[in-house]
Amino acid sequence: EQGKELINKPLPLIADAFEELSKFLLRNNTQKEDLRLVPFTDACSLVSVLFNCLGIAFKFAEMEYCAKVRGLVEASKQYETLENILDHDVENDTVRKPGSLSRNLRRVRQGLDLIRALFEQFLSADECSLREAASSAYAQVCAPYHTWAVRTAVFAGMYALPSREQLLLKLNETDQTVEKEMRRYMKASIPVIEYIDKLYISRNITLDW
Ligand code: 1PZ
Repeated sequence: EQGKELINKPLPLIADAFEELSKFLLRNNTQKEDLRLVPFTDACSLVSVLFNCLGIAFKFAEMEYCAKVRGLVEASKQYETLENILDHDVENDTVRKPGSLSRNLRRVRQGLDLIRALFEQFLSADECSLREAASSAYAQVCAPYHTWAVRTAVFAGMYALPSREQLLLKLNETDQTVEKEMRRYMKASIPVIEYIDKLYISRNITLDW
């Protein structure tokens, strides 16, 4: 679609993709059709273009996030749904095992929630710098599950984030247009995040990791 290419203007396409997922989940609430891996990983892959806007300091975060998504993309050749992944790891007692698909899914879910929290912080005050917004979102969503070394590196890297204005330029948005797109993602990502959490909770897996 013209004017909506992923690289030039990523937010509308990311919001569209998550709205599709959330519509599917809300529609299927009653019929109980499971979420398939392919549309899920397609949406998660789109998100990674946001790293282009953050600069070199977040190269490591990009590699981490993309590696986890890639694991799930690979898995989609063998497993059709997110449920199938959890069931496989429960059976093999590998849900929390480093590198397992259920662990990758948990990390990707934390990434999606991090972006949601970041957007929320970003919109909460006009004077809020990207560094303040990202620090607060990270402290809230991911830091509790990361090692001390990772947390320290991430908080140090925050000083290299672009300014609010630079970010808007890279996203090809203005103060007026960015709010609508961020709010669409914030709203649409919640049912997706909750759906993923339920996959674990319904199998008596805690979410404290
Ligand atoms: C626009 C968004 C700006 C956010 C800025 C904050 C970026 C946070 C950076 C997080 C760095 C994570 C570094 C490595 C973490 C690993 O220890 C964990 C655990 O891995 P495991 O032990 O299970 O193998 N890895 C992760 O949590 C995976 C991915 C986290 C990165 C999330 C990024 C979210 C996407 C942002 C999109 C721009």
